[in-house]
Amino acid sequence: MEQPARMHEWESPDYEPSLPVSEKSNPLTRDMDRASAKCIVRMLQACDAQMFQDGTGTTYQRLLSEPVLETLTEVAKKVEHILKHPRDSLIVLSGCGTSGRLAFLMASAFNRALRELDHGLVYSYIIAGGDRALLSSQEAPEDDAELGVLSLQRACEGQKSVLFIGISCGLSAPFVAGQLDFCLQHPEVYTPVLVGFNPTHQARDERIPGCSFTFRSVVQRMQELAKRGGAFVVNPAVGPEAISGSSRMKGGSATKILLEAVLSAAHAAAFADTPITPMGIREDMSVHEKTLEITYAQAKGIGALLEAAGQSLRRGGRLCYLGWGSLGTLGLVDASECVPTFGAGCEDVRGFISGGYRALNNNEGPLGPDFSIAHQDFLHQVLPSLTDRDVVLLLYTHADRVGEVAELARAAREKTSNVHAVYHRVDGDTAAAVQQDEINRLCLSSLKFTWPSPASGISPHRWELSTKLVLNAVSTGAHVLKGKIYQNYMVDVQVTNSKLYRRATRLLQKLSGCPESRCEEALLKAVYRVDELTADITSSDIIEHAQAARSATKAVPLALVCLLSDCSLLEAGTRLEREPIVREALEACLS
Ligand code: S6P
Repeated sequence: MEQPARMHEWESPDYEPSLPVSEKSNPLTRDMDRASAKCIVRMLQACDAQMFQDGTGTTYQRLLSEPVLETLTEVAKKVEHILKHPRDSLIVLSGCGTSGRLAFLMASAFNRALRELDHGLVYSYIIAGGDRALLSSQEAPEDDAELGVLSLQRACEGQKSVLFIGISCGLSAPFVAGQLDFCLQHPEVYTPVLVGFNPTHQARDERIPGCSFTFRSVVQRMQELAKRGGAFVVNPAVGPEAISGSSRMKGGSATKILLEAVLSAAHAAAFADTPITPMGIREDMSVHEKTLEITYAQAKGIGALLEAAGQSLRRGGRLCYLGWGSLGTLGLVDASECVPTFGAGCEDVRGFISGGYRALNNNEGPLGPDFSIAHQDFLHQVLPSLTDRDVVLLLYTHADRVGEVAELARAAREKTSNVHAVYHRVDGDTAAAVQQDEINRLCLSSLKFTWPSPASGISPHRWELSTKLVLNAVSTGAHVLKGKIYQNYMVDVQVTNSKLYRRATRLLQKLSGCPESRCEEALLKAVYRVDELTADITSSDIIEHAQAARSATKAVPLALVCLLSDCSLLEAGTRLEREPIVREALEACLS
């Protein structure tokens, strides 16, 4: 007899009941701040594995639950229809932060597939804040529902049929809510699809300034329309993030797994007559369970990389990703996320891609000197000052120009011994063996992943997810080792939008035990750097506070020290200067 699935702690209705899954803290990573590099990797592995756990016996739908597979099948059929009738039709993927970056990655990859088939392009992406947000933190536009609508209208001008895929892991971004609402108002053109990872009753219900709806009310209207096939809601739970609320991790991975399955199934149906079935979608997603296994089978190597990166950041060094093709894009994405997630400096973790903007192929093209992303830029701007304190990580596959990788490895090795590599190849491939040997010799460590050949159904996309997992582990782990995390909370988070502001206030409450009003007061004092709040400040709304927070570094740690020690901002600042490792500064206050 089949055993009923065991309920995991986070799935219990009593576990942090006021928080949606995407904001809960993961019981598996509670002690992450004190863990060794090796243990951090194990924790991340266990957290990622939750994506594929069965939800039987709980109220949660999971990635492979029947209703989710059914909905994905329906969405894939809509995509197939557009692929077969592309005239005046478009598939738009949209999101904020990581979700927008994933929208870009998916749209680019599947347009590339269409280009190879000489088929007209049907995918388009929108990211809140425009293309700059692909490479840097632009959190404020996430709150702007009207901006969401405007960018959707702009992307869809003249189209008669649009499949709109709005991604918001937390079912929370006003930018996406505005777009979904607009689609619901124009059903003759738009079919909206929502992708996120909370049950619908946990969708954010906070009033959106200037709008008559909340995210939750939009979802409810979508659910009504879904009964008649006019809208689709895809919202399996994948468990709380390893670092609370950091949806760049599992949220991003699950978005990729799920959308890749849908779009691949639609392409196979349109161009190879393969019928779209829930079973086929299930198989495609399940392959990623194996991707996780193959990736984490090298936990030891990932741990060593994480340790090197952590040491480098602790000593004021930099972590540079030098990537090729889509792995280069993943490096850019991972690097950009360190700034808002860990309060990191822009130079701490940087990504570079071979071919620069030509390879990135983004809507807006080159974004100017503040956004230098080519390997040439690395050679001119970073290499001259590179030292042993810095880590260089090469990201490539056997299909890339391995000679170029060797050349760059040589150049980096002259400046730092801390050169490492993540290399993917397909089973049986022995091309460029000589250069590969040279790269191995130049690198302090090399993670080599060997994937079954595509004939066995493993597409190159698998190494993208694998690289994403490795990079997320390295950058997250390195910041944990740097002391940026307290338990499994991002303490040094920038409160640059309403979601982050609310999260920060909650965190202050949890860690200080003070009432909400006192915590918000402390946060505002730290944001505006005042010991007394003025009427001007208290009468401003969250959007204005979030704007002010753009220039306020360490606002949350400062507020927390003030609350815990009942001291002035000045005194809190001095304490944090004396003990820049946030976790230790807080522990000193707590003890
Ligand atoms: C999260 C990341 C954020 C989110 C963004 C959108 O790790 O730093 O930028 O992606 O806030 O969130 P959501 O819930 O709408 O996908």
